Amino acid sequence: MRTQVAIVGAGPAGLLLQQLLHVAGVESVILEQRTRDYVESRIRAGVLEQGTVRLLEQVGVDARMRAEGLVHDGVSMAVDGRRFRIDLKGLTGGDSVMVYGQTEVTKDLIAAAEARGAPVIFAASGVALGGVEGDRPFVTWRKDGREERLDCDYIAGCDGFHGICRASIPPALIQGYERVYPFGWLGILADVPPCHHELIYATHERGFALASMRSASRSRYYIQAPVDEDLAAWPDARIWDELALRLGPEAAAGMARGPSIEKSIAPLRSFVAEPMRWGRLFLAGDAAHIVPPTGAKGLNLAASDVCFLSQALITRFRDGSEAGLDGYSARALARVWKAERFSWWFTGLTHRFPDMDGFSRRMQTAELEYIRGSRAAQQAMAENYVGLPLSGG
Ligand code: FAS
Ligand code: PHB
Repeated sequence: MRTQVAIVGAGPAGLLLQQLLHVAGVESVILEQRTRDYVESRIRAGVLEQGTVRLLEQVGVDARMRAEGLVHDGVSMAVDGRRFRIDLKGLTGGDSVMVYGQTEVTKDLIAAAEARGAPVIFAASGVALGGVEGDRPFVTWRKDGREERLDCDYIAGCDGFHGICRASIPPALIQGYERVYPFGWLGILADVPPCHHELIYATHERGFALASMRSASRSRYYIQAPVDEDLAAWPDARIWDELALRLGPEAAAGMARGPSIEKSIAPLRSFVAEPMRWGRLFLAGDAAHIVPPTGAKGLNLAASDVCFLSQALITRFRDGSEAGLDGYSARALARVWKAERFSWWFTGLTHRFPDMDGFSRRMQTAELEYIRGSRAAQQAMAENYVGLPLSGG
């Protein structure tokens, strides 16, 4: 088998990259280790930046998002129960965010691949890379008891944090930068109306909480919890009680309770690998970097990476120029690090750290109260939250 670009991973990065290449006439094949059902059932991100929305429009995969997604012009913060709103639209000259689950984005992109005959090979096990440092790279895998091989011109490593692509790069050629947080997020999904029409990020003596949503009838909530916590210690009633305390009385009054249809704990880390390239292999999305979900940047960084990578690959196949490919890592990392900073800052500002002393807690409170009262501080937050421009780096 042969194609121009072999893509490892059918998450948002791989699927969006395939569509961006497809609409420009560049062929690709995606190799995904999991089944389609598994990929389409994962519950993850919920907020799309304007740039991500525009990319989905660019590849014609925005119809259901437009019909079912929720445009949010603002977001609220609650500090020990006292709430204030950040006017995203007013503070950014008109930008907002789209609340539309990553699960739905994934389903829409897979449906587009199927409709356009763009190959996605699911249940591909033992994916391995070859020839990456030469000019004839290839990927091998096993499926239905057969060994398979795909020859290509370039490989896009879109296989997430635990994938094989970054791990295939010789350690001497790549450098990781990491911060692991001493807590996780316990998330629940419930078919109850959200407690508020916009998201609420809450910081409280007891810890962080987030009230989000997937639709007017489906809520997504998170509370900061020990990362090694046993989910059995968190029956629904305890989670609802904790959310009511941390989100504050206004939210608690509007909070509909119901059975969780999904419950999980995710660890939090900041991580960046440099460079995002090795020979003919280019990393994109979680394969290259991870952010704590506080800033809602993970999925959106995957989108900006593949925006830059698709532009570089399309130029290469159209004009023969490798300038875009040579500049990809630096261009992507320039935007990645800014999102890493915002996510790290927002996490440090709103979470309770075990080793936090009284002074640190008062610094948090002082900064939160400064943001409550400062248009300039809120504007800085708003422009990061809606997403920094895709144009530059
Ligand atoms: P993904 O991890 O989504 O996709 C990688 C794909 O590669 C997967 O389908 C995987 O099966 C496949 N793969 C892995 N190894 C492979 C191999 N060896 N061979 C073939 N395929 C392989 N972000 C937010 O913004 N907000 C959130 O609330 C949020 N919550 C999250 C919760 C969890 C539990 C996790 C893990 C992540 C969360 N994220 C969140 C971040 C998440 O949304 C990612 O940023 C986003 O999925 C990145 O997309 P990809 O880079 O495509 O990676
Ligand atoms: C979500 O709805 O899953 C979500 C929203 C905002 C975040 C993180 C997660 O910052």
